[in-house]
Amino acid sequence: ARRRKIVAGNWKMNKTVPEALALVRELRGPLSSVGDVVEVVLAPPFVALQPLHVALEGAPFQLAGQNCHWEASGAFTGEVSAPMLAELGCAYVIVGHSERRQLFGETDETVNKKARAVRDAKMTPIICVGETLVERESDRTLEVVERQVRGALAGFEAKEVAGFVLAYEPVWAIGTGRNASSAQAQEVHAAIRGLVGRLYDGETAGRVRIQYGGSVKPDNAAELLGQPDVDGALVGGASLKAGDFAAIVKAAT
Ligand code: G2H
Repeated sequence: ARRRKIVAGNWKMNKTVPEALALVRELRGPLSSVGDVVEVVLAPPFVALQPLHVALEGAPFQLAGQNCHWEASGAFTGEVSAPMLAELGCAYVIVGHSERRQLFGETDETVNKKARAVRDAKMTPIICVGETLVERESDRTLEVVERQVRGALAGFEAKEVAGFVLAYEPVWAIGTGRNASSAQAQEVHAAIRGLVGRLYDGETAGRVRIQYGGSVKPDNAAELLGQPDVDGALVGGASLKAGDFAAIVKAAT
C-alpha cells in the first residue's frame, strides 16, 4: 500500500491568535491543491485551536494538539485532555516530543498513556522518538529509538498501530539547524518499520507512517522526503513562515 505523505507544522510556543490566523490565511492559497497527495497538519498552541478550527472550515488542513494529559478530566491544573482537543476538531495530537521528554519529564510510560488517551478520543497520535547526541555518538541510536517505540506502543493492537504516525526526531537535530542526513534518517526509519513488523506484522509495518523531524527546511526537504521509509516531516522553526512551510509541503508531493 502506498502511504500518503503527512507534513505537520509544530508551532511550539509561537504565534498569538491573530498571528496564527494570519499565517493560515497565507498558507491557504499556496496549499489549496496539495490535499490529495499530502496531508497537511497544523499544531498551533492550544489557545489558537478554536479560532483556527473556525477559520479552517473547508481548508485542506488538519489540526493537531502539541500535547495532552492522559486523563479525560479531573483535578490536573493547567492540563488539557484528549477529548477536549477532539471536540475542537483536532485529528492528531503530538505525544512525546523531545522537548516534553527533556523539559517536562515525559517518560516512555506517560507517552504510552497519552497515546492511549488520544486513540480513545478517536484521534491519531503522532508519537515522537529520537536519540540525543551522546546516545548517537556512543552507538546507541537504534537501541534508544527501539526502546521508545516499544514503550509508546505497549498494549496497542496491530489495527490501531497501522493508523498511527511515528516521528523520528534526533534530538541533536532539533532547532539546531543541523539535520540528519537522508541516509541517517532512512537507516533509523527502516529500523523503526522493521521493529513494527516484528512487534506486529508486515501489513502494519507497511501502513504505519514515519515522519522525520529536526531542522527540516525547504532546501533539505525533498531529499529527506525522497527516502523510501520517510513518509513525511514534522517541521518546527520552518513551519512559522508561510513560504517555507508551503515549500516543504510541496517537496512532499
Ligand atoms: C523538531 C522540529 C519540530 P525544528 O522539534 O518538531 O523542530 O524543525 O525547529 O528542528
